[in-house]
Amino acid sequence: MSSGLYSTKAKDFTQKLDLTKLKPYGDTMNDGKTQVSFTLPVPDDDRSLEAARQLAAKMGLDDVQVCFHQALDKNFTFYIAYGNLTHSIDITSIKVNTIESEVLDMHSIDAFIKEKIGRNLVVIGASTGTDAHTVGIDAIMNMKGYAGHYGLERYQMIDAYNLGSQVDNQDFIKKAVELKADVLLVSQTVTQKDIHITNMVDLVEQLEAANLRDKFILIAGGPRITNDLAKELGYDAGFGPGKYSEDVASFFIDEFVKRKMK
Ligand code: B12
Repeated sequence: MSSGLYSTKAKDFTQKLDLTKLKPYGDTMNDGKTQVSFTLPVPDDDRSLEAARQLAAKMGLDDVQVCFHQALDKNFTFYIAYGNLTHSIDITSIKVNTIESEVLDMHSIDAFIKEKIGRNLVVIGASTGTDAHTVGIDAIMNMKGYAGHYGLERYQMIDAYNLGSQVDNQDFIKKAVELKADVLLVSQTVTQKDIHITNMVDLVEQLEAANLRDKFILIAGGPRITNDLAKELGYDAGFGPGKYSEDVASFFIDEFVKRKMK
């Protein structure tokens, strides 16, 4: 039996990919090679190094090597541990709620709106509640864009209003009504104590209480937002990391047209 630290087990990495027992890949199929990093609130010495090694083993790593450790100050140490993950996952049993719309580029989205909707769509976005992070919503909305993807302000057929951060849900709704918005974009970055959930639910409840929920396509985004979570909380869609203006715009133009056809 392996202690998880110094395995004496013969390695029997099969070379075949088995999607029902999916593991991380290092340099041999199914080797499970995994790297984790963490900080322990203890000084950097031999005992804490061993503690880090044992913790990594408890995380499910076999043949653990703590390949890096550095004191952050007198009482905190940073570790990078490396090993073979003993766990696997059956990816064939996983169901995710993916967004089905085809992702168009900016020019095709403008052309679609011109042809199928015939007027500019009004989109307002904000980082709501107490959340002070603006980079995510800016990435989606800013004229200059992000990582080579222009933001919604650049689109000819979209009137985009970025309200910034720490926007109160009530003020957000007020602005949405005033601007006759078609689409509301909510960005949530801080998830400590599930504040994003509280805040996202509060917005939906306020919209419902004012009989306004159906008036808007309501979309959330942020580093820990998934489409599943957003839908569960009463949103029409949710977008996480690696998504850009064209992903969200492709979704809402499609959704807008579907609703008009109903
Ligand atoms: C920059 C930053 C800050 C800056 C923010 C400056 C600014 N103007 O935005 C400052 C220094 C102010 C800051 C403050 C705080 N921060 Co901060 N911050 C970060 C940092 C380093 C980067 C975030 C970022 O800009 N990412 C880049 C953008 C482009 O990525 P993104 O947000 O994921 O956006 C993409 C997608 O998610 C998506 N998306 C995002 N929003 C939306 C919306 C829609 C509608 C759609 C469709 C898509 C979408 O599209 C984007 C492009 O793909 C992260 C750590 C990290 N490396 O991620 C911590 C981090 C987010 N911060 C954190 C914390 C805790 C805070 C503070 C609470 C710290 C404190 N105790 O004071 C405060 C916030 C106070 C408050 N009231 O909100 C934590 C959050 C932990 C958590 N899970 O809750 C992090 C993860 C750091 C950490 N590891 O602890 N922070």
